[in-house]
Amino acid sequence: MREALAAIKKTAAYSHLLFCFGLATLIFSAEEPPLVWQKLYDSGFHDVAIGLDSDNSGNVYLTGQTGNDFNWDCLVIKYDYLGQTKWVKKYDTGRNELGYAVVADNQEHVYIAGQIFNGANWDFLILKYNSSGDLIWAKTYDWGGTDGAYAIGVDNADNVYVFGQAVIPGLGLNYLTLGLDSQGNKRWQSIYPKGNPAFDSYGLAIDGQVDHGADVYVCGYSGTDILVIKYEASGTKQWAKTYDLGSLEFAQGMTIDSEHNFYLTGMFYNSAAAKWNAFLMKGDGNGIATWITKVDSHHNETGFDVALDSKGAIYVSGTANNGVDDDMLLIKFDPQGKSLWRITYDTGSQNRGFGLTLDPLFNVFVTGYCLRRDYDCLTLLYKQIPISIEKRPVDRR
Ligand SMILES: [Ca+2]
Ligand SMILES: [Ca+2]
Ligand SMILES: [Ca+2]
Ligand SMILES: [Ca+2]
Repeated sequence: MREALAAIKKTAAYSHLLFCFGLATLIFSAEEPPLVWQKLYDSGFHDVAIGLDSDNSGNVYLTGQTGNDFNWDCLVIKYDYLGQTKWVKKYDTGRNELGYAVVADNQEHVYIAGQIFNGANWDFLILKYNSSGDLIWAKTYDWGGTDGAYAIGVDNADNVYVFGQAVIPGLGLNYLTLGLDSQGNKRWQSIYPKGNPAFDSYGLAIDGQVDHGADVYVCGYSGTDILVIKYEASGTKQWAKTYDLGSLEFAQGMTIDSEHNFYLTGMFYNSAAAKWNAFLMKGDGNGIATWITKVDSHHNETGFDVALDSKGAIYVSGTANNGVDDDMLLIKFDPQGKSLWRITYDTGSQNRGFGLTLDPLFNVFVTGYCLRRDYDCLTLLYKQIPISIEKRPVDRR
């Protein structure tokens, strides 16, 4: 997110802070998974990982941003399940390019949503790579003002869906959902008023288990409430609904289960604690809220991404403040939204947790960044206790 870049600029002066690994804190005692590996990426400049996804072979893909104030590039890294680097790609046209979200398909193709500066303003940037890391196509879309693509999904017919914001002439700032064909060409676009422009809040999930091909869910906020919009793959809007937790809320990450329910995470303003805290919400395919869990904390916490395992357990990644600085946060919930365990990962400096994905064995991967000499990407693998895999949920964000 852009807040990551803002954080870099704010705190880059603290580059001499000491660094050490392994201070994972286990707050709930039952069934926390062991940390198997942690992987750093440092180009020598700032490196921030935001989006994360995995494929059916257990490879993991991250995207984010690498560079400095003179030249940012869109970063894409592929790791295998052992944490070995398969390839690293920087997309650089000589201007600034930023990656925010990634999705992989069953052919190990990988799609990136981000932003590119055109010399006058920012545009949507959408990239497709093959399994070897060769760029298949790159597309930009420009509505004339500040435009950015922050979430992405792909359906079983290789159609690509992107969610972001665009400044539309005559209409101002809007959420913009884009349906693309397998070559990245525009099939349809749909706008929805974004309201307050101050906050970045974007999620997208594909339900591929419907008769008409796919449904596309996007989430964000509207006014002071959570916003969810459901489209068919053709671009026909089925519904748009808002949900109120009683204060100001933003949805940041989304996934769908095999029964067409959606799961959202994000943050809400906890007025009793005067802090931002994380929430988790379940809704059905008609947009009816099933339950909402608020994760109250006396420190600031945010939920950023969400994923499911075959037992219906729900995992949320994000960032938790420890009273001194921020740590990566991972929480597991049961299918009713009850918290089972919670892990924070602290390198002793500033950390942020963003993307989350589960591999075919439901091992849990979280990515984000840590501060050492400068900012570096940090990806963690927590090994799942073996469970049946006959019913893998749809998780194609
Ligand atoms: Ca670095
Ligand atoms: Ca660049
Ligand atoms: Ca633009
Ligand atoms: Ca920390």
